[in-house]
Amino acid sequence: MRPEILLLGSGWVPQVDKVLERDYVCHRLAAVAPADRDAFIERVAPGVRGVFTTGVTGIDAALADRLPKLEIVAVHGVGVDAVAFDALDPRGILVTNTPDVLTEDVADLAVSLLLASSRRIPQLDRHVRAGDWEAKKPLQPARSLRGKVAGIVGLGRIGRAVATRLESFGMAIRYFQRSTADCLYPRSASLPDLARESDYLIVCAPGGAATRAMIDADVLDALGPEGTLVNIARGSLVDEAALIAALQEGRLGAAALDVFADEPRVPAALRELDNVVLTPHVGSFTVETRTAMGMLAAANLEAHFAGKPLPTRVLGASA
Ligand code: 8YV
Repeated sequence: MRPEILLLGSGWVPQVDKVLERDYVCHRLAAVAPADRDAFIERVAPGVRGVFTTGVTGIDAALADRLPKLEIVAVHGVGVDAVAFDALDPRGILVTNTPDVLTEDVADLAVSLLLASSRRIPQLDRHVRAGDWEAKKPLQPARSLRGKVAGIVGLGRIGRAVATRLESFGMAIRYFQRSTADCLYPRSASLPDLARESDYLIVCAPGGAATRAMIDADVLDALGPEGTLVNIARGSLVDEAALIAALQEGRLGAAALDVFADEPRVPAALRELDNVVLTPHVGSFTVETRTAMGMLAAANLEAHFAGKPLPTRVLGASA
């Protein structure tokens, strides 16, 4: 008998759906109208042994508590900050994620955002489309990257991949994280120091309680009116209200953001600002990476139900 799994969220490629449909009885919460979801969970919950979910959706304690037979949560994403380990760990429920396979594409998006912001690509695109070029409307020149300092917040796999790319643009790299990384880049003494010493601050650290709102008003002021914030990590790391105020008041130069505090809602104040580049959480959203992520998440489920070691298990808080 095929095990029953509950699928939360969306964003994986059809090929992954085919594998899941072949191997499991799939209950898809995203296919159910919001008003009917409670009754749907009530009906399927007794049989559910696995959850397949996204990095953003994760699983909260309330839902986990309703799944008495839950054995494994396979996250289609590297970030596990939306997973309620407190509810899962005491029950011995396993959690897996999809590290490594998305590193290069997420780093590519970070650099794309940085370039889009520094070279003002969206503004120039709007300029041409609006006929402002033909109308000879004035244009503000961009800023070049060579000799500028990129400050990486969180020098993990993605942070390092961003740093390597930016080195090739002639930028100097610095970083900050709690522990000293094994690398040749200088570590700033604190996060405000890194912001002060950088032209571009690129947020690459994991989400969760330890990093919540770490990019606060002080950090943004330290980055300053010539500085740019790039965030491809989690919206929770940035105090979004402080970011909006800093941008509106010209205390921060620009921002390029792929992630937000309350996705998919992006504050109107951010959407109205001209010095902001916005993308809808798409760091890993390429055919190749989403295929690799989906297959890895499915491989974790498969290994679990076959009694084999999990390819990419995440150890919970109490492990
Ligand atoms: C995805 C992510 O948006 O890996 C993560 O942590 O946030 C992203 O890659 C998401 O998990 C896709 O399902």
